[in-house]
This record gives sequence, C-alpha cells and structure tokens, in this order.
Amino acid sequence: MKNKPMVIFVIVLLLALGAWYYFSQKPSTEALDTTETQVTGDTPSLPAGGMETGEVSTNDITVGVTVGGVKEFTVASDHFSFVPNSMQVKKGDRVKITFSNPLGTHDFKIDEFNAATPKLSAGQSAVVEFIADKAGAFEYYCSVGNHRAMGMWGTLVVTE
Ligand SMILES: [Cu+2]
Repeated sequence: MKNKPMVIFVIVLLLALGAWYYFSQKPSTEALDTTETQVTGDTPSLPAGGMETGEVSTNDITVGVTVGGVKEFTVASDHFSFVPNSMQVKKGDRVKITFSNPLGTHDFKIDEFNAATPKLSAGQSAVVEFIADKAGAFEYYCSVGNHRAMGMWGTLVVTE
C-alpha cells in the first residue's frame, strides 16, 4: 500500500479547503443574526411609560396608521392596563380603534366620543369608530368592576 499516505494527504487537503471555505463564509451568516423585536400579546405589563416595542414609539405616544383617511389603532388589554396607554390624533380625524382582549373580561370606552365596545370575554376583539371632533386629552378606560381604578385606562390626545 504505497500510495496510502497520498490518499490521506488528499483527504486532509480537502478538509482544510472545506474548513477555509466554511469560515470565509461566516461573516455573511452572522449578518442574519439581527432578529427583530416581535410584538406579541404576551408582552409583560409595565408601569406607565416603559414600552419600547412595536407600535409604541419612544416618546410613548402612538399616532396610529392612516388607512383611507381613517386613523387606525390596535389597543390590547394587558391584565389591568391598556397597550398602548397613549394615542394621539388630530381634531377632525376619523378614528378606528380595534380593541383586542386576550385575557379576562374587559371593555374599552371613551365617554366624550360615545365610543364603547361591549364587555369582551377572553380572546374576543371589537372595533369602535368615531370622529375626534374636539381637542383635548380624553381618558379611555375599562368599565368592568374596579379595573379603571386599578390602572386600566389611557389617554387619547386630540391636537388642534
Ligand atoms: Cu378591565
């Protein structure tokens, strides 16, 4: 078996080339490592003013998405709070709010605009739509039990 060392040499050479090829590709695979923050229903509840994910902007005011002239928001109950807990629109805007309720029994109300969902059970969602025809800061809240007193409210700011 005279050429056995030659076979081993070729195998080692191929392995070395393979390793070199693998490691030379590595920088491009690492670039895929930047995972984005997912917005899910189970973000832990934080005291007012802490969220930095998804729709909630860094200054904690959510301005919504404008679709066909309508300002659209999605608000979720999160234990005894709303996420987001602050929204902003302009006077005269038509506002559409989808309230989703993953857990417990809750509703969503803004008295000043006669906007209210029915009381929702876990897993339900409902939509309210109204025209923000006056400027100011208005509280939205849950009217179930003492939820509002427990902190289940937020602020809709209507600017001029
Ligand atoms: Cu509630």
